[in-house]
Amino acid sequence: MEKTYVMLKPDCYKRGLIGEIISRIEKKGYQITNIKMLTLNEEILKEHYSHLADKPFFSEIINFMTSGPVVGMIVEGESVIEGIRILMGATKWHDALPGTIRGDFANNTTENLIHGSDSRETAEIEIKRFFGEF
Ligand code: IDP
Ligand code: MG
Repeated sequence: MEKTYVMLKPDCYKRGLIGEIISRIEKKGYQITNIKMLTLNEEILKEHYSHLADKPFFSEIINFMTSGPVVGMIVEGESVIEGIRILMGATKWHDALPGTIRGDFANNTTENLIHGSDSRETAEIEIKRFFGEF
């Protein structure tokens, strides 16, 4: 079984969408094998978003992601990395199709509700980063 790291962002908490999004993940047939609520510090976020460090919106992402609690999860299932990315929808809110989480609920690219690992390599790194073991 493949594993991925999923994180529900602070807008999810503020808007009361945690249950809705967890429900979509479960209904798709994936298993949540670990889950916790946490407040992230700048240090871990700079590491997590290091691929975007030179973008003009980097500080906006850090401010947003430290603005409230997140829910971190390990999710397991067949081809779950790609499957979660499909459930999430495109990164840019205007490219995210209706029926996807971002397409249905996001009207902003920074505040786009959900993170999911984009490859097996990043899934392992991110699960270790947020849960300490793989
Ligand atoms: P992903 O979350 O779909 O994997 P990444 O490119 O890894 O997309 O970007 C990480 C996060 O940075 C996005 O989810 C979003 O919150 C934010 N972000 C990415 N691109 C932009 C942008 O063009 N403007 C504002 N925020 C962005
Ligand atoms: Mg990404």
